[in-house]
Amino acid sequence: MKVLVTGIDGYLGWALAQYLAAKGHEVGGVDAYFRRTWVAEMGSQSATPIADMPVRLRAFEERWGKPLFFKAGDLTNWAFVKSVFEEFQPEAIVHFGECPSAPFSMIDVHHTTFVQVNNVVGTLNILYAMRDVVPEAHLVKLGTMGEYGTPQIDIPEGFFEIEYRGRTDRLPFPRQAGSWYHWSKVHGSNNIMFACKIWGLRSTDIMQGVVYGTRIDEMGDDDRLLSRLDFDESFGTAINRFCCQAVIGEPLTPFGRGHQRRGFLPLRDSMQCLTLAIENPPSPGEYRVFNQFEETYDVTELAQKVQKVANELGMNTTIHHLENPRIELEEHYYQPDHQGLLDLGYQPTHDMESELRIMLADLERHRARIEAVKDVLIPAIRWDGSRRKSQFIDSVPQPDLVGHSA
Ligand code: NAD
Ligand code: USQ
Repeated sequence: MKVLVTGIDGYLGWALAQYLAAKGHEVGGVDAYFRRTWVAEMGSQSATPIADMPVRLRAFEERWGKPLFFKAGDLTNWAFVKSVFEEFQPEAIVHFGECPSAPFSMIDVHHTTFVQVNNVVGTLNILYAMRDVVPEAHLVKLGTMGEYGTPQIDIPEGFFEIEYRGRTDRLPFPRQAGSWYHWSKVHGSNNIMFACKIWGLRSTDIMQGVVYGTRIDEMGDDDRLLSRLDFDESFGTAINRFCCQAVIGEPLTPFGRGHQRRGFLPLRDSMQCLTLAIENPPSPGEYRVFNQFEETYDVTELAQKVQKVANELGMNTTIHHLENPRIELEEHYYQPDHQGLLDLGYQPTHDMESELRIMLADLERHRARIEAVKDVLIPAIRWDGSRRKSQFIDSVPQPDLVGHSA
């Protein structure tokens, strides 16, 4: 199948290009290299060294024996998007090309509006390009589990049956996102749902949990094919940050009370799930939602898992809670469904400790790169609009003393 990956230079995009090539798909991609600029703005760098795109493209062709169709450009530019669709004629589009960071979107009005315009307009351009150029194609769009927030009831996959004043309907489950970034994903989901309805497009909206991991097997031993892995406060996600902290001997940092619960999945599982969605498209006009994660964990449980594996590898790892820069519940109910992908054949890895061993070994090789900018590990971007480095907490507060209503 001809698959266009938007955001192909990013954490998930570069891995998916290789996973799809290994399965015999023809891959194309676009990127504006924004992620590289954003991480530099945070004063950081990827823990794994990242080759420039021309080098990545050469390595890709050497490994997979065929070139990757690539165009550098901005998805918010309609003429660019339309021309890419006309030239590549994709049968499926995997849309990663958005700003993925909650903290980055909370910095100030300029970052908030940038993230929302970038994410909403890019998706609208893709929907119009599908309508005008490839109306039969399938859009696999990355939403996020964070669209739902943390309600007091179970979370279905996108829709739920509701009875109200004696009548029933199947409606979108309420979204209660926790950052301007997460709201941008809600707006994207609503726009895609509407485009499927009016134009008969088909789409799978993936509510993905937090991804962790440095590699997939398909990358082999060629460092030019490695994924980026960030650890700064904006672009580093929880487990990836904890592993980076462990290799340089810094404490692992659950925020606040540390019982925030989220869905997590390893990079290899994300690739498996996305490929299952691509290879099993919905019907024309169908807007399908999958919740994509392997298991839910609270962040303190995760820190303890990373600590256990790191200590087995001879590291001397401690856990030290940090003042929470976010406004979020720090202890809450969390029970999301995730059946759709299992029904398509998803086989969860269920082996976080093995994955952590691989990550810690990969990161150990590059510890000097983490050490060089380790100040970025302590967050300063706060949800209340101020910017001030969080302090370590010596005694973790009791439940009745913390927990803001998001
Ligand atoms: P990433 O930042 O590494 O990848 C996104 C890529 O898109 C970057 O290379 C960036 O340069 C590019 N991009 C952004 N805006 C663009 C534009 N206007 N034009 C062209 N290119 C543009 O992020 P990621 O972690 O790979 O995430 C990919 C997608 O998956 C995002 O949409 C994110 O919201 C979603 N997601 C990620 C996770 C996770 O844990 N990594 C979890 C759930 C959902
Ligand atoms: N957290 C800590 N300590 C840290 C880092 C994070 O306790 O050092 C906590 C956060 O407060 C939060 C949770 O861990 O409660 C997850 O934070 P994160 O930074 O790992 O993830 P998040 O900001 O939610 O965003 C990431 C990706 C985003 C994706 C989302 C999926 O950056 O693109 O949409 O995960 S989800 O979390 O399901 O919404």
